[in-house]
Amino acid sequence: MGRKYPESMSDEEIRREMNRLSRRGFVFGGSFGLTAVAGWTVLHGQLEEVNRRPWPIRDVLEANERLWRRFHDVDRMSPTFPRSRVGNLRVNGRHGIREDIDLARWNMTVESPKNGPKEMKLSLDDVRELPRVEMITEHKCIEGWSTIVHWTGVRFVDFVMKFGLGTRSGKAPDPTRPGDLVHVVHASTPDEGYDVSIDMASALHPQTLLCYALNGETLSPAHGAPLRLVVPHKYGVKSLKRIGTIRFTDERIDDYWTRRGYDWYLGL
Ligand SMILES: Nc1nc2c(c(=O)[nH]1)N[C@H]1C(S)=C(S)[C@@H](COP(=O)(O)O)O[C@H]1N2
Ligand SMILES: [Mo]
Repeated sequence: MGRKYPESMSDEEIRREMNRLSRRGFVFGGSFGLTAVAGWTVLHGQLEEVNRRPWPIRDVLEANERLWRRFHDVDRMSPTFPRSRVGNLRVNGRHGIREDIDLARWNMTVESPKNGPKEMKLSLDDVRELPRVEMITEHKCIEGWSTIVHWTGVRFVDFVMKFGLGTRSGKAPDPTRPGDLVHVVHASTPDEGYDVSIDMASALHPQTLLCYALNGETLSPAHGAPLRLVVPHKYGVKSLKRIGTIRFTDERIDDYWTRRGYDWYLGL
């Protein structure tokens, strides 16, 4: 009963197919999650798992993957560069980071369906325990400049898996239960002076990082110490400096820039 989705399928056909699948009650719960999970599952070398998955989950997965690739290219990897191309990143934007904070006492608040309004606090050490990742990508600002930068941190998807975040059940995200994932990740500075709202597929992209170092040095306060978000396939505005709170939710929460009329997705 497996269906094939030929390369030649038009956007209109994909939309019709999505509607067909959602009438069958599968899609919405899993539409962001499935793609995200498909993306990182494949990229983590577990293609086998995806292929073994029973229909019609595979139908939804393929339709979603195709849809998101077409409209947002979320599974596409941002280009990476050699060290020789790395430049100096200017400081741009001080919303939510003007006041000094005590870095030694910093921790972040995490709100996920699992703990809900009950606060979960994580320290920098909790984050640093995750596998360390280095990445040299281009940081693009919506104002029209860009710089190649060397980031060090951890994958957001590893963070989510380790602490069982973003799922309704409170368990770690499971590629066979994509409908368990919430749709939106919202992050803000400790004083709520700046915030970003991101689709779950983008948050789970393997190049979306929580970073604690820039160009080989511990992050400076102006660049977002002690921990910032880096989302290379979106404009720089979404790479929130100085994380205070991360919320996992199904609400497409507005953020600093969408409240000022910018597009929510802001993908590159
Ligand atoms: N807290 C906070 N994060 C922020 C901003 C900001 O004003 N405040 N500006 C954003 C914008 S527009 C860009 S281009 C990048 C710039 O990061 P940098 O200052 O490390 O170059 O941070 C993003 N994250
Ligand atoms: Mo920016």
